[in-house]
Amino acid sequence: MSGQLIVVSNRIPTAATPSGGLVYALHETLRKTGGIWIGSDPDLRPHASKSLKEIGDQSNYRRLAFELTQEDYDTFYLGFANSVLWPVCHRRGDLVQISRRYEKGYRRVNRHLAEQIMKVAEPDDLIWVHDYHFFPLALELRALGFTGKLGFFLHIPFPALGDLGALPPTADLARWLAAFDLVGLQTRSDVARCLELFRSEFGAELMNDGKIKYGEQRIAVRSFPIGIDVEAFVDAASQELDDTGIARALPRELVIGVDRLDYSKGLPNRFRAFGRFLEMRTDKSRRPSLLQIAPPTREEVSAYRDIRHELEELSGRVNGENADLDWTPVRYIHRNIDRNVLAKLFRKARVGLVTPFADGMNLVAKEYIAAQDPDDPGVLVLSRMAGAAEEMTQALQVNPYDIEEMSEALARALDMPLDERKRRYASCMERVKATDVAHWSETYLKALSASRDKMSWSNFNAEARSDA
Ligand code: GDG
Repeated sequence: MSGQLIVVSNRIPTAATPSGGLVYALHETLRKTGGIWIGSDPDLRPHASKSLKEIGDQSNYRRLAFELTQEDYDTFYLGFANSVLWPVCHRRGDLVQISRRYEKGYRRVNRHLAEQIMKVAEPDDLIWVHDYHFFPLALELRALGFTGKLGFFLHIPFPALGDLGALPPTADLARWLAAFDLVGLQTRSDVARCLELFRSEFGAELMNDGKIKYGEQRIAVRSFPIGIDVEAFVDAASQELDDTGIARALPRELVIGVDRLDYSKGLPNRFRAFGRFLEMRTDKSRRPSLLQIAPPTREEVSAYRDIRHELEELSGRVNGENADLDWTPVRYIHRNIDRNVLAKLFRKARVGLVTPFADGMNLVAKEYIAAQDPDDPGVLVLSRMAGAAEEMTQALQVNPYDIEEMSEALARALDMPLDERKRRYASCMERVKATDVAHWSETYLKALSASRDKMSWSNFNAEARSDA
C-alpha cells in the first residue's frame, strides 16, 4: 500500500479501544496500518462545520468526525438510509418512505463529506467506504478529482433487481457503485445480484478478468464474508458466569436469540414458532425458555416502533397461554446486555435461534457457535436467508416464514444426540475460524490494493454532478 488507509463508516468509536465486532476489527486494522478513520459525530449541530473534527487520542491512527445538523440526521440517516435503502435491501419495499427531502439530504451529506475528505486525503491514499449510507461517496470524490483507490463494502444484502424498482429514479446504484474500484459484498448470492444489476444496465460489460466495464470505469465485485474475533469470543464465553443470580435463573433447556430490534430479524415469527413448539410438545413437564435479547435501535422510525409493539403483544400472548407460577416461557429483554455476559449466555443455551428474513451475514450466528463448549455443544438453528447460511451448512437451516418448520427444528435441536451436535458444531466452527474478522479485512485490503495499476478519472467531473 503506497499511501495511507482512510476508513469511512457511519459510526466512529469514541472509546480508545473499542470492544466487539466490526469496530474492533477496523480499529485493529488501522492500528497496524496507521491512517485515518472518519465517521459521524453523534452530537447534532445547528450548523455543521465544513471541516472534520479531530477526536480522541489513538495510537497509530487518527479519528476524524464529521458533523450533522438535525436536518441531515432526519433526511440522510433516518430518512434515505434507514427508511429507503435499508428496507429496499431487506426486501421490504412496503416500508419504503419516498421523499424528495430525503433524497436531497442523502446526496448533500455525501457531497459535503467528500469535500471534507478531500482536505485530508492525498492522491495515493486508499479509501475504504463502509455501507449503504455512502453509496454515492466515490462518485462525489471522483468529481472532486480524487484519483486514488476507492473500495466499498456493503454489510447488508445486495438488493434484487426487482426490488430496486422501489428506489426513486435519482438513486442510480449502478453509476454510484461504478465509481469504486472494488465492491465487496458478503456472499456469492450478493455478488450474483450485483452482477444482475450491471447486466441490466446499458453499456455495462463483463470482462474476461471478471471485472465489469461500465463506461470508462472497471469495477471488481467480489464476496468477502465478514467474521468475528473468534479467540476473544471463545475466551469470554469460557469464563464462569460469576453472577450466580443469573446462573440460577437460567432453565436447563435455554433457547437464545440476540438481535437489534429490527423488522428484518424475523422476531415475531420466532416467537410464534416457539409458541407452536410449546403447544405441540407431548411431554408437558418439559419447560424450555426462550431468552430474547433485543436492544432498541432507530426508534424514531415508525416501522421500528411497530415491531416493538408487535413483539410485546406476542411475548405476552405466548406467556399468557403457557406460563406457570414457577415458569416464564419467553423472557424478552429490550435493552443492551454486556458483551461478556452475552458470550456466557450463548454457551449456556442449548439452542441458538437466528431466524432473520434477510441479513447480510449475521454475526450472532458465528458468535453462538464460537461460544459453545466443544465437548457438549448446543445447536444453531439458522435462517436460510442469513448470509451466514452460505457457509454454515451444518446448522439446522430453516425457512423463517415457515412457523411449523422452525418449531420442528427447535424440537430436533433440543433432542439432538451428543455425537450429532459435536459433528455439526465442528463443521460450523471450522468455517467461523476460517473466515474470522482479521481474515476479512486483510483479504479485502489486499484485493483493493491490487485492484488497478493506473487509471485516469479526469473525465468524471461533468457527468458525476449532473444530478446532484
Ligand atoms: C449488520 C448487518 C452483518 C446485539 N445485541 C447486543 C449486542 N449485539 C451484537 C451482537 C453482534 C452485533 O450486535 C449484531 O451483528 P449482526 O451481524 O447480527 O447484525 P447487524 O447489527 O444488523 O449488522 C449484518 C453485520 O452488519 C456485519 O457486517 O453481519 O448482516 O445487518 O455482534 O452480539 N451486543 C451487546 N449487547 C447486546 O444486547 N453487547
